Amino acid sequence: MGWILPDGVSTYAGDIDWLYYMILVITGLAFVIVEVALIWFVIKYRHRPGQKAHYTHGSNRVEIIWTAVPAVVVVIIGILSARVWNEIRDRDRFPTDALHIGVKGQQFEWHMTYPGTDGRLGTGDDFSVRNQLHIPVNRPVVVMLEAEDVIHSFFVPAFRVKQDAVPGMRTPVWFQATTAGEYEIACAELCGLGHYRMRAFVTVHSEEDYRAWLEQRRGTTASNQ
Ligand SMILES: [Cu+2]
Repeated sequence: MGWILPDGVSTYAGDIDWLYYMILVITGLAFVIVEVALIWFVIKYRHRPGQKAHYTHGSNRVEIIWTAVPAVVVVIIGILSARVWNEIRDRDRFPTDALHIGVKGQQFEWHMTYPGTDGRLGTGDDFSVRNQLHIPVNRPVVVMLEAEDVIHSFFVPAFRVKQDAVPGMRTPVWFQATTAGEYEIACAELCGLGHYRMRAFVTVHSEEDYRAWLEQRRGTTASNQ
């Protein structure tokens, strides 16, 4: 059970959570230490009758320490994050057997485009669905993100995926769901007055259910034409 975030149901959710909580603990400790010192100093050196303030120019040694320690910590966090980041975001390392789905943000809804019977995205038989992402479990999926009008952000908390969709850009993100179910998609970039209702769902199906859904949808689209 996630403490702050919902249960992670993607292959890399554990890596992201580990980084997230590690950074939270480090920054949390720094916050507590700094605030306790601040309050302690305010009380200890408060104005009292008969006590004169005295001038000090500070301490070079202390300044070097409190600059060097955070610098080292930040570099360590950077190195640890880079490994996970490259694994997830390096386009040369995207799974090659992934299913491709187009997702376009538009004020104020998401359009999901699926490949038609030819299995290829960007051809005439593609079909689109509003605010519903359907994917199979345990299979890598690449979402090709686009934006129609302004910047939106594709956020699936349960997958630990958050990526801006920028007009004029095509941004791929990949993930692989590990548990069937229904999870929330939110727009995480204030994109206008209707931003709050830019909510959608991703349904993670078993392989058979996904096939059935796809067949049914392809059928409906064909008969509409
Ligand atoms: Cu939006």
